[in-house]
Amino acid sequence: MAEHESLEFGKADFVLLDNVSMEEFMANLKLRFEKGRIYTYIGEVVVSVNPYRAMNIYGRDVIEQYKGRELYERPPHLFAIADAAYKAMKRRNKDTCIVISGESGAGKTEASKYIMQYIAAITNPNQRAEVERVKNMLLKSNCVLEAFGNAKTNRNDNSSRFGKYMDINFDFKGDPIGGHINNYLLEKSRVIFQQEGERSFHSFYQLLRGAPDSLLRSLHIQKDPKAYNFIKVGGQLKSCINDGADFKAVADAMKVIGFTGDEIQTVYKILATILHLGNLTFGVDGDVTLIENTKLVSVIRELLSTKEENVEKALLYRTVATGRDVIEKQHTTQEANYGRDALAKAMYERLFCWIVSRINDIIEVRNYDAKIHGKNTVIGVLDIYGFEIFQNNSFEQFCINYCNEKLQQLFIQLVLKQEQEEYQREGIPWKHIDYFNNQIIVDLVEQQHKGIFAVLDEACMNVGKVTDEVFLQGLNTKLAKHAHYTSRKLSPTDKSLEFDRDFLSKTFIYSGKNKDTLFQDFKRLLYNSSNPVLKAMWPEGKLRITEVTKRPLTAATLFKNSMISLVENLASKEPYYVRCIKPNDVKSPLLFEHERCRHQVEYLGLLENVRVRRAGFANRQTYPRFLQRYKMISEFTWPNHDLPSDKDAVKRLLQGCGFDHDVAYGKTKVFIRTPRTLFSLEEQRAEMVQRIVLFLQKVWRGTI
Ligand code: AOV
Ligand code: MG
Repeated sequence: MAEHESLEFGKADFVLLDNVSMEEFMANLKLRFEKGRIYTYIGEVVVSVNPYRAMNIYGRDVIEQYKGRELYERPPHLFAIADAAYKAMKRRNKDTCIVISGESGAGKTEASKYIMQYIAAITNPNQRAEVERVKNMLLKSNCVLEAFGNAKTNRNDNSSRFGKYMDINFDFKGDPIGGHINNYLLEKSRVIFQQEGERSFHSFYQLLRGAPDSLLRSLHIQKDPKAYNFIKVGGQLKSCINDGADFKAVADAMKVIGFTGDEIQTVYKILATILHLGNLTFGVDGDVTLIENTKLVSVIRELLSTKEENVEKALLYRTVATGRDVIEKQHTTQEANYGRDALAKAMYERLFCWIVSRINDIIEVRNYDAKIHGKNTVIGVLDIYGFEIFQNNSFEQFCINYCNEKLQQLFIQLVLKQEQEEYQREGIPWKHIDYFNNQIIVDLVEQQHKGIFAVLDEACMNVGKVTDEVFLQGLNTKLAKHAHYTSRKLSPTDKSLEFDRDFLSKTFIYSGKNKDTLFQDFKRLLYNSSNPVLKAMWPEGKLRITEVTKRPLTAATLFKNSMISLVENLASKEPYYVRCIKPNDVKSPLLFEHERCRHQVEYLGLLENVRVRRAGFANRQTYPRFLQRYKMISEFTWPNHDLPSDKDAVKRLLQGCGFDHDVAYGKTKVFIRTPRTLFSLEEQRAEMVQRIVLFLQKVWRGTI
């Protein structure tokens, strides 16, 4: 018997609640959390509550229980969703995607890893070496990306500071043959600054704590993180994760994936260079700006394989073209500090993107024959940075939260809106269910000319007087009347993720981060390195100063464009959803903070989801497909029917089984209201298949 029937654990699907009210929803969520049932369905959506403790539910034995089973046959689990996405991909030849959402620390990244592990475990039954290799690389890539893209924040000890979308490609047998990763805006400001209680990216601490002494010596690095200005700002230097052991795991993973020895060495050199850059200070002598600790310059020169005078020059001067003349302009100390910080951030960001592209080079589908001849379908897994508000919020939080709004909009489009539209299209009687549509928030941010990003870009075009005040003034004049721009304080029940003026005005250095300037001199410096790996990361350094004229797109515009294409991509696939909830702020396995959870249930629109799902139908199938699967359970349809249409045949079959009251007949599809009916149909089908098999065996053996 499936677990949904057992009251002890609450309802396994919120659709089965007696009354769909916030109270009942919360009571069920809490009960299940307390009973260690962290997953609950809303139809095909999995709601997950972070257990903050190791759960014994991801082992090989559990994987076997979910493999090839239907969603409603087993207790709710991520594996069931992964299996559903896999089955849809394999049986119906559909590209699918699994979208994992929820706020920071809610459990998205962990969920994405379990999903990947599940897919890896159930594929390649024949142990083909090439497929095993691909699977291993896909799994190992996580470890590398987390080292360079995750960090301890005040919300999560292993917080993703980049967005990740991974496609896994499958061949006609349903085995993984490659993959591709898209990464979204890394929070690179963390390289030079962390808030109180936070850390920089794990990679730095791993290097200091895990690298052998000989490596540290060659990098001129000492073990103590306190020695490095850039990574000690947040004060959290203790190892909350096992940095030392992780260093080795990441180094091994890079080797397995296929990074060369030189490449791995260059990665370490870049990390070390950034640490040294943070300790560089500038002073003045008369009207000359100079570097105070020149020894560091020669260390950096050595690590970057370039000339000492070039490093010094790039840090102190910038080359500018005025008409046809090219002149060298000395930095003020302030400009020099800015340049140094920008260089450190850019080097890290470039390193991260290069790591992703190297992984892609290696995991991209090799077998072109399979690509051309065989069917090649994908499952995409999206794990982004979750919604977050800190004491101080900046451009990155704004982008992260905008990204979460975009995904919420996609959920609304696909789950709430399209579902209701389908009933209308199919002519099923339907009473519209209201929900908060956050499109208005998305527009507020991304609309052309008058959205927040547009106002920001405009402020940044204002050469000379680009300040955040200009930006705020622009917002105040253009958006003064926008309902969601005025503070959420005025409308505390606003169900949007909290964008508001209050949020914006607490932030700082928007315009600088949006313009994101790195002096061309640095690009040339790195391009001219005699280390080919480093040189390859900076191809634009080859341009001469007079050739660099184009105004680059701003960070906001780039991010907006990448989000729009991400959403388009997801919308083109069959989506599966995991909605993660964070039960408390203290990482406790015991505490279910009611108000905190209720707020998440509200802004994720889960109650509306239940209402739509419940007033609606758990399952729908076209008439021919339904018959194909269940025709053997009725004498009217087996082996073939002689009714005027498939629709009539389905009606006859369901009447015969006594399920007529639980279904509705649309124009092209039959709609089944409760999972129980489907479950029952499946049971009857299994029984018939068994009988047919026995019968055939007897025929073969000649006993009939
Ligand atoms: P996130 O991805 O949603 O946050 P994580 O997946 O990193 O959150 O989860 C945060 C922490 O919660 C993990 O490091 C685990 O300690 C714990 N956790 C989450 N899911 C599970 C689980 N299924 N079983 C046991 N522990 C779990 V962010 O990346 O910050 O948005 O940007
Ligand atoms: Mg994460």
